[in-house]
Amino acid sequence: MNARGAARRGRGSPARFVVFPDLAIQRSAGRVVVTNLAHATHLETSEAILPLLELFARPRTLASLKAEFRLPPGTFEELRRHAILVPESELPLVRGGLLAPSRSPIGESRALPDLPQRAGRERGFCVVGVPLDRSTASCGARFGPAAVRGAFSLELDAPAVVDLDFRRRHDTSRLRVFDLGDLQMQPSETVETIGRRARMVIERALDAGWVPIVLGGDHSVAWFALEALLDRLPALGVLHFDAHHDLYAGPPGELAHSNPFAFALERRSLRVLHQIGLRTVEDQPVGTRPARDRRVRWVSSRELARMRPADVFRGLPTTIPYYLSFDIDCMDPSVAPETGTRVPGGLTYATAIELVDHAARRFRIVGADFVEVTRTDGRDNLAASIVARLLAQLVLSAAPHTRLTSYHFVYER
Ligand SMILES: [Mn+2]
Repeated sequence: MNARGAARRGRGSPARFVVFPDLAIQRSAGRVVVTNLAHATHLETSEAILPLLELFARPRTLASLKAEFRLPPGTFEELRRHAILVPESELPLVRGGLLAPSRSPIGESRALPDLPQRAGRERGFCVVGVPLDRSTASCGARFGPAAVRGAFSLELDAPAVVDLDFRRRHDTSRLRVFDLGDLQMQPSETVETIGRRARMVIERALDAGWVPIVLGGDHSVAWFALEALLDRLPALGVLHFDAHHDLYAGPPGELAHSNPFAFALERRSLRVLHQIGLRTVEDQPVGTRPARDRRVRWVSSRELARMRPADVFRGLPTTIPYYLSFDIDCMDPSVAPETGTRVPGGLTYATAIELVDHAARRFRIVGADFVEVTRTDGRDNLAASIVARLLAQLVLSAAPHTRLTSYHFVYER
């Protein structure tokens, strides 16, 4: 968010900025290194920064500064990017740190301030883990991001990736995948503040031109990305893989793993919610009537078994962008047992990979999540392995490919 954007969001009055507390400042030979440990950022700059930091020790607007202080162009943006100056209103959200880098990143590990702007022909994605699992049924989903990263084996910096399953050789030279790590959160934090922090990260990824991929956590994390997209796009569709419809009524306004799409349906920019793999049998809640919302449609797990991929997505508008939300419990529990709410009769690996591949190629995917993978019971986390494979399929769909003619490689002399 630039200075103007920050000011605009301040609901009328211009935003006030303040120096992040607990900065480490080192001076040597006219140079100054400012370190924000909580955000893992370092900025090397000149001593001219010091009086500026003093001025912002107390919250003030950027306009109040310009009257007495001339900044070299880009200085303010740089201080914002490195979380050295933060909006006063955001300080409670970012004070404890925003993201913890991952030890086994998917693609390249990047701190948020160093996330580059997407250049011309680059295609790419930004991975962020949100290890949130507040509801008992999803207990253990906080281990999902680590499990999925652990199961993801591609380095993606090789000149090509060969996919034997689809007989494709992908040219990955213009494909970029950044891993921002996991959102840090305190046990005492509300889901609402976690959501605001997750949304800040997702919006930065979108602003820089990358497609965000959220690793849950439980399914409530889908709403954090969806809300950001529904607010900035005039129209969005959702491709939702799940055993459950996740439109369950709970206490009003209370986000849970069972209702993220009920929140999404309140937005007019949501044009279609296409649910794939549903198979529950349930009571209609007492005192309710069916809503006549024609945006909601589904293909059940049983129906899927006899359909081709193109038929599963038939009739969806192709002119709008889509968000892909993948709850691992859409899979049959025998192939992906590591999840909170197992329902027999789910998708096979072959069906899931065909459908994700088809969706990624046919539709413009502007965001995605993979949720509800829980901790490993045994030696291998099969649910995490399947998500890692599907995630690879999604990112590789952004790289051009040729037909794979050989996978037997010999070293060049
Ligand atoms: Mn779900």
